[in-house]
Amino acid sequence: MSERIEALIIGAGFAGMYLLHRMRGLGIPAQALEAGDGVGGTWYWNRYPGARCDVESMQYSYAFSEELQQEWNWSERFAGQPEILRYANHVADRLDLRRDISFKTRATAARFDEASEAWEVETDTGRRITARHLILATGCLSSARLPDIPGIRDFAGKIYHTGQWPHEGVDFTGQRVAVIGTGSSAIQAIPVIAKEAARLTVFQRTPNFSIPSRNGPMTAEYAQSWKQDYAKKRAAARQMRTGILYHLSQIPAMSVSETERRAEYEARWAAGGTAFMAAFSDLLTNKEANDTAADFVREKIRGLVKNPEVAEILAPKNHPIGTKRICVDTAYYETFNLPHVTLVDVHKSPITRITSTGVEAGGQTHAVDSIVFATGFDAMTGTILAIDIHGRDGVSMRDVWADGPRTHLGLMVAGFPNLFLITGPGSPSVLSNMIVSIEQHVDWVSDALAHLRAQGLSTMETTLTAQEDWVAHVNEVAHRTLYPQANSWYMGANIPGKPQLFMPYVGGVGTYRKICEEIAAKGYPGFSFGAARRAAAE
Ligand code: N01
Repeated sequence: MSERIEALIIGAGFAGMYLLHRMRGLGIPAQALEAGDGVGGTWYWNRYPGARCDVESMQYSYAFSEELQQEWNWSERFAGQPEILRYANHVADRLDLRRDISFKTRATAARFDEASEAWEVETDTGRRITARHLILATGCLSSARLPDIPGIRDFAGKIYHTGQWPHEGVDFTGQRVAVIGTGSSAIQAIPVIAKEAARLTVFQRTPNFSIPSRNGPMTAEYAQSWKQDYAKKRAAARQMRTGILYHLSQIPAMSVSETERRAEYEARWAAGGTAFMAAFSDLLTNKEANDTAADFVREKIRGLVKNPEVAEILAPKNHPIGTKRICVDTAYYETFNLPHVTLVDVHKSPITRITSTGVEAGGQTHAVDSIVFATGFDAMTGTILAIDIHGRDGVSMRDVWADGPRTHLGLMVAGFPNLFLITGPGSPSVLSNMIVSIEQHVDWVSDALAHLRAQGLSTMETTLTAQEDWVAHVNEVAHRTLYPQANSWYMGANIPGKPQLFMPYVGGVGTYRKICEEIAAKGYPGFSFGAARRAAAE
């Protein structure tokens, strides 16, 4: 027997929680399904040592409620995972969200029924739910990926993935530990694991650029400088390229002298954080400009790492800086100066297999007690396609996206009526402050549902033409930048066999918001609507 609900939300991370709140405000009966046994999404799963947000705490929080943003106090400039998860739980309590969330319940399939104009959703608990609207708040980095290295099952020690970390934590004291991968997660975890482990061996295939975070305790003055002016600051952040308020230079890098450029890089390096990439206006569009920033960071790495051979392996040379997600760290490079930390260049000597005792690379077995896979995610599409979704005429989302994701605005897919994506491919999503982009999408979808109600309409879907135009625009804008030059997860390059195309929209949060707002204001051109059949029959 199928339960009925008007709006079914998949996921109770920051997107799912805000959606529930908005649906209640609109009087739309809604429920959320959540695979975990708590709220928080990415911050629920990614409990690895050192996990921390690289957007400043004062900006990485909901802006929709003045009470919430005034009453919560952050303890650090960049909040760690436990504190962000506490914040998510605080919001869930404060807004009494849990009563409409089914935890430990994963959506496995969804089929659009043309006759009833509703989605029939199946779950791994056997529950079946019929919903007029299906909203995928499934996150962009929620399908953790173990690489296909032979022998993983033979390993006699413990295996961990940073994206599915045990809730009780892991004590590495006295252990020989391997970390495979050197992306954002590894770069945060490695210095913390190194403090506990007896030996740490890091297996790096591709080095990444990392900027020091300069994290520290939150000061009352800094917190107050935001709180006294939150509305204005949040409004300004929404117009920024990344949805983060920081000084974005309008000056091209090559228009100033080398001395001035260096001074700017030094100042940003000293200040810490991702704002380094905003030092000049063209770092992501002009290779010559980008090279100056990349050279600067490579020089810093060579200065921080005492062994010149190790420094050279850590200094990225195969992609422009920023075209893979820039990392932010606390003493990452310095960790390689510790006598018990070893770097293995698996680009030169690939990992051939995992044996019962360790990791085999370049003909040598590195004996370890535990292996930490910091090997990332099937990003942006993995979690959506893990649900067997069928739209009009039984068409499968997996087939429609066989050559890569196609969406209109990252919000809807042609042929899938009343199915909305939050921060889907084709929207700024992972290139932005996720909470800013989540709030914008949730508000847009909520307004769309309010429009349907007000107009007595039952279905909304994007037209194929509007979708294809948007896909072309997303591609065109991406190719005006240096981003496609990197084999990044933005391109799907980390998953063998995944179609390679640039998935997020690089046009910027402010520009994108304006496009979405204009579409809504003009009555949703590019979308088609169906009149409520029941209403028509009555
Ligand atoms: O994953 P990744 P992540 N053999 O895909 C390597 C966000 N995030 O979890 O580049 C050897 O970036 C792989 O090597 P290569 C953020 O958006 C944010 O670290 O494919 N190595 C790479 O080094 C981030 O970008 C925060 O050659 C293998 C690593 O594993 C995103 O999450 C913190 C391999 C994977 O790096 C994902 O980051 C953490 C193999 N077979 C994460 N397979 C903050 O807010 C993969 N690798 C700070």
